[in-house]
Amino acid sequence: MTSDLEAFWMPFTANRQFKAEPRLLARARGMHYWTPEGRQILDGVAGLWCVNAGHGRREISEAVARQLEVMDYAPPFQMGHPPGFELARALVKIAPADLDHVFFVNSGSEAVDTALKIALAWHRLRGEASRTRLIGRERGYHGVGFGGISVGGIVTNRRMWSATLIPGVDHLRHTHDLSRNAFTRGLPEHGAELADELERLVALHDASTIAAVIVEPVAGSTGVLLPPRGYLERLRAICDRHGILLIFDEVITGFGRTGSAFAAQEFGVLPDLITCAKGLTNGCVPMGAVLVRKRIFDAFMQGPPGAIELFHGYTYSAHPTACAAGLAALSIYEREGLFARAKSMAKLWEDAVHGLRGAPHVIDTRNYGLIAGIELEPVAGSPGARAFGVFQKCFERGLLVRQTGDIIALSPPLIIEPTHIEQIFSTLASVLRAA
Ligand code: PXG
Repeated sequence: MTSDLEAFWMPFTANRQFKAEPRLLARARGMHYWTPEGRQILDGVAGLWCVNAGHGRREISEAVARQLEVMDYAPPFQMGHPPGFELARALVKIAPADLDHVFFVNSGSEAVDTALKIALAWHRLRGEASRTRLIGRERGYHGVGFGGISVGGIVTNRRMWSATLIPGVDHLRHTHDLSRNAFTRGLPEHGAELADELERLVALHDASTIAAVIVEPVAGSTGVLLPPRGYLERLRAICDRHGILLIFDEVITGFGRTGSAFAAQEFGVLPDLITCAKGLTNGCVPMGAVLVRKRIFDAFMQGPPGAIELFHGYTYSAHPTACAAGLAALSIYEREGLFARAKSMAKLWEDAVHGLRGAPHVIDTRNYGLIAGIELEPVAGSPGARAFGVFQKCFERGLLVRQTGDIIALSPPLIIEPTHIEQIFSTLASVLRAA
């Protein structure tokens, strides 16, 4: 067995541990996976925050198959094809007002690097070339490109490449504060003032050197960190005051996760750029996008008409197959009202999440939309071990959760039913009791 698995260098995985004791998934439908032996696994994380309409959606596989027959590939540079334009229009329709142009990429990481490049180029085009500094946030995750790890705030993703990160980047403090906000339902009460960190950085570096701030409205990868009430509004106001662009990385919050199409709408804060991926195609074909506000796009459309306005793009930007999957996914979201469904299930979800309060080792439960974080007391001297054990035990008992540090993250498909919610939390409760 081990030798069959050897050649694949697995991403973000403990390869030797995994290959000694593999966890394989072979089939998926609706809310479930099945292992190669046929064991059913309830998907508590929508794959990896992406399969928002559930698995095995025929409308998507048929659209993809059809597109591959009609036209498998078309060059995206100086050429176009109908599904690309159609998907851009469909995306703009559900995006926050004014974010009315779309740049297509193939992943969240590419979306982030693209957004950062657009932000830097925009300032330069407007004659503010000194605005080169990017601001991220501690515990932020923005993918694994050099731009993304530079603005990201996860030390393990950075230290190996620390000397090669983008120069001049600074970071806001993260907003996670269990001493004040533990066991909050919905958005935490305390911490809006942490947005004033940005004023401090402006005072330190001067606004004329700062291009953009990038944050996840809800940080997913580092364990579901919710924005304190008023925090995002305050960031927006400070950005406005100083001419700094605000980028929301909505790779996990996009496509209904919070109960609105985008967190920007849910929280009523309008960023200048949005990065998205994952749910864009229901996870079926790799694709990402950057949504851009009109005034930013317009600034690029100034030079001679024959000039390429942005020297950036990928061989697979707006790949026809991905566009077909995206169009089919967006049409399922709309037809089935899945974003509203996430909202309507959120109260039941919240009650179930907080039902774990008092279970052994649980030091926080938190939730928003169809997202939950369950934070556990670490085993002394072995950070992450407790939650990894819970992840393993849940898998043995037919439930897929995501573990990050000592936090269990949940983000089920938006088609979830009350019985699934009951199964997720009763499994977790029994695993925690046995831990
Ligand atoms: N930004 C954010 C906010 C993300 O969550 C990316 C960028 C990068 O996307 P790609 O498509 O390049 O992977 C992500 C990815 C987790 C987890 O455990 C989340 C992600 C990736 C891996 C694990 O929550 N999100």
